[in-house]
Parts: sequence; structure tokens; C-alpha cells
Amino acid sequence: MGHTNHKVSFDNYENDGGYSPDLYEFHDIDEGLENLESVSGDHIDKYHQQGYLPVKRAISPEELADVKTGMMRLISGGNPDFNGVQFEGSYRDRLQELSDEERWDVVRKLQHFVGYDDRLSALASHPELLGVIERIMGEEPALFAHQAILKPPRVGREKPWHQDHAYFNLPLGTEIVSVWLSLDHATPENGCMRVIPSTHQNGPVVHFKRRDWQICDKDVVRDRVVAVPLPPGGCLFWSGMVHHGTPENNTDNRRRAVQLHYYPASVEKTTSEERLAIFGSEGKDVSC
Ligand SMILES: O=C(O)CCC(=O)C(=O)O
Repeated sequence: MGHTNHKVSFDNYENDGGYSPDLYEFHDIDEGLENLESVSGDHIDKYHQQGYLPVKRAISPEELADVKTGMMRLISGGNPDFNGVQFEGSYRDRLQELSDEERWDVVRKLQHFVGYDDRLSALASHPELLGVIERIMGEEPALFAHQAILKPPRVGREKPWHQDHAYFNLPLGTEIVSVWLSLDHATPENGCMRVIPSTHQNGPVVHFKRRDWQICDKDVVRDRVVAVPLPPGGCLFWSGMVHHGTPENNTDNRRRAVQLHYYPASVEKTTSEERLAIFGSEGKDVSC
């Protein structure tokens, strides 16, 4: 096995009853465009109306293989400086017994990986992906945050409904554009992305610390949920204000994905206090 002793963490989440089975029920499926070359001006307009844009083939099979190799290197401790692997809590005592291949299925997420593996850094500056983001933003994008949520078979848990902006210290009105890159077949069953079209136009929603930092379940507009299944190498572009989330993975299939979040390079960051004054519930007459 030969794993080095890089510093890792474990998910501490304790399930206290979970969520209602209909929270991620969808009313439509968006299969997306064929490839990045087919993104037209009309599609960019549609992105601005709906707050998201899926593309079935965004990176090549070779680039996809590189991303997976880079991630495995970090998961197995190939770069001892990287401390961003978070394993599923239930594997705390069994990690050392697992092979590299088995480790794929017990990682909850990788945090802040760009800069620790050349293949992953190359993904974050992929010219065609950045080209679409720049067309959406209307200016040069800069990387703000990056992680990979792997949602392993049977144990991959929910990412509750949220707006990404509620996590990012950036001024309200910043055009945050994210890319969700699928490493497997992401399906409605194994936890593909759900979005609620056009919710980015309704402004910030108060978030609560419940199963995560999230929109209250009762505030989710359930009758407009769209599922976005994607093949390996497909991607979803989405707005930092659009409501989105993913259910748990109760299947035997992997649902690994990488998330890269960009903001306009000219924008100055704000503080957590300023962010929470908008997205937090403190001082507001709201409950969840
Ligand atoms: O990959 C997932 O399951 C959720 C990712 C997500 O919602 C995000 O990055 O904002």
C-alpha cells in the first residue's frame, strides 16, 4: 500500500434524522449541450436567465484520466504537503487497511487541491472552460475556491440546498461562476446536481447551520427542481446565487465530481462579517 503519513481529516457529521424524501424530487431533466464548442451567444443569454448551463463533453478522456490520477496521488499521500483529504467518518479506524482503489470509496472530499498536483492545476486553468466562464462574466475570471465532493457509493451524504455566495466573502452582486466537473456518470439516483432555474435572480437567501450551511428545507422551491445528469467529463456551469443541492448516494455507483469557483479578477474580497450580515440569520426575524 505504501501510503505516506500525510495529515488527513475525517467527516464528523452525525445523522440526526436526515431530510424528507421529496426534498430532491425533480420535475424536469436538463441533459445539456453536446460540447463547449457549441456554446453560443444564445446559450450564454440562457445561462443569465436560468443561472446554469450543462455541457455533456467538456474535457477529453485523456484530461479526465489525468484529473483522476492527480486526485488519487493526493488521496494516497503522494504529496505530503497536501492536507486537504477528508475521509468519511466511519472509516477512521480502517483507513490503513485499504488499497488505493478502495480509498476512492471512502473519501468525502478534497479541499484546496490546486497547486498540489500539476494535473489538477492544469484543470483550473483549462483554456476552453475558462473561455466560457469569461464569456459569462464579461471579464477575466480568477479562481476563488476549489474542492472535490466524491459522494462515495452507499455512504456519500447530501449537500443540502444552498447558494455558493453564502460561503464566499465577496461583495453582493459579484458574478460568481462555478464549474462542476463530473468524473463518473452522475445520475438522479447517485446524486447528480439539482438546480432551481432562475433563483439567482431573487437575491440572497438566509442560510442556517443545520445539516450543513444551507437554505432551510422549508424555503426550497420544490416544484421547480431540475436534475442535471452528466456523463464522465461533462460539466455544469452555475451561478453563485442559484439554489442548488445534491441528495445522498444510496447506489453502488461512484459519483465523483470536482468544483472550481471563479470570480471576476477585478473584484475585491470582503469579510465573513459582511457576508453573514447578508446570508446569516442573526438580527433577522427568521427561523428554520
Ligand atoms: O458535488 C456536490 O454534491 C455538491 C457541490 C456543490 O453544491 C457546490 O460545490 O456548491
